[in-house]
Amino acid sequence: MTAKGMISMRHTAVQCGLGSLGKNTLLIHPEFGNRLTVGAVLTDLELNSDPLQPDLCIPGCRICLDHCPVQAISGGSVKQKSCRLNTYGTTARGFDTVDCNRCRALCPRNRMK
Ligand code: B12
Repeated sequence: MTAKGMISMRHTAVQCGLGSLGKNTLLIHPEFGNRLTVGAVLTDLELNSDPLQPDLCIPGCRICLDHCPVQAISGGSVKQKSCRLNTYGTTARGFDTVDCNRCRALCPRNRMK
């Protein structure tokens, strides 16, 4: 139950200057907080990235670490199996559900401006 994207969008976004990673491992954008869904376009054009953003996670904050119902977050990575089993489900009628996003929703950086 461990997956890696062909590209880790959040690490890529950091290297592009879009934001920094929070302790919950999510991208924090200076304007939109952690609410961005990230997409990527692969190209062989030589493009300059924007300047790297400073660390936007709040020093000493432990909200995501302390409120994960399955203690899946260690501050730098996520125990994927624990998160998956807790988060993704199916309704009685067979529709996929996302049942937890506490590390995103409770983060004080879930909205910035
Ligand atoms: C697999 C996956 C998951 C897994 C693992 C999550 C994770 N943190 O990696 C699970 C099922 C747990 C998951 C859950 C969720 N996910 Co998800 N997931 C992905 C997916 C498909 C791949 C991520 C991946 O490859 N992880 C494995 C590796 C990269 O992570 P790692 O082991 O922590 O990496 C460490 C080292 O390997 C090293 N490293 C690895 N690569 C690199 C690269 C560089 C440059 C550097 C410096 C270091 C480095 O540093 C890391 C820290 O130690 C991405 C889409 C994508 N293609 O990126 C979405 C993605 C990360 N998910 C996303 C979201 C929204 C969620 C959820 C909030 C969904 C929900 N419940 O509502 C939760 C959040 C849980 C959490 N706190 O992470 C968004 C995040 C958006 C954002 N603002 O950051 C993404 C980017 C999807 C998208 N298109 O936007 N997800």
